[in-house]
Amino acid sequence: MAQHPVSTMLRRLLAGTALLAVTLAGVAVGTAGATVASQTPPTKTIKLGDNFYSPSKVTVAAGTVVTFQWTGSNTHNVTVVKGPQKFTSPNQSDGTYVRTFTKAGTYKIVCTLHPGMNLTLNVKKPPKAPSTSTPTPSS
Ligand SMILES: [Cu+2]
Repeated sequence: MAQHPVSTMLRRLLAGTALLAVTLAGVAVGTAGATVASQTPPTKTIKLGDNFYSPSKVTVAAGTVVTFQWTGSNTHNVTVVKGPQKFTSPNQSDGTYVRTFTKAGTYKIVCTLHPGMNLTLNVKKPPKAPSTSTPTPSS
């Protein structure tokens, strides 16, 4: 043996590392895909025109991520005047305001800038509660 087979060993090591990396990448992609599919919450978009909500009556399941989308040119807001969770959005003339409705019940929502601009949002309890996760504390 005249020479140490260093270059041969290095080549094998690199080949092994590359194979491992490819395998791990495949596993990661598969896992990520499954996670997204099982945890995506339902979503709903409600538009704010001039001067109305569209639709003005909505029923969603608890946990739904609701996106309020400003489509008109006037300034509006989203204010809960009656309901299990009260909140108000900033006054906006464009963009979106996202809110997740976790508490079931009927929400009376208005734009405080335009009397008569109303929205009734019914949030239903989810059909099944398979997990025993503790409810998230609300402010
Ligand atoms: Cu308004």
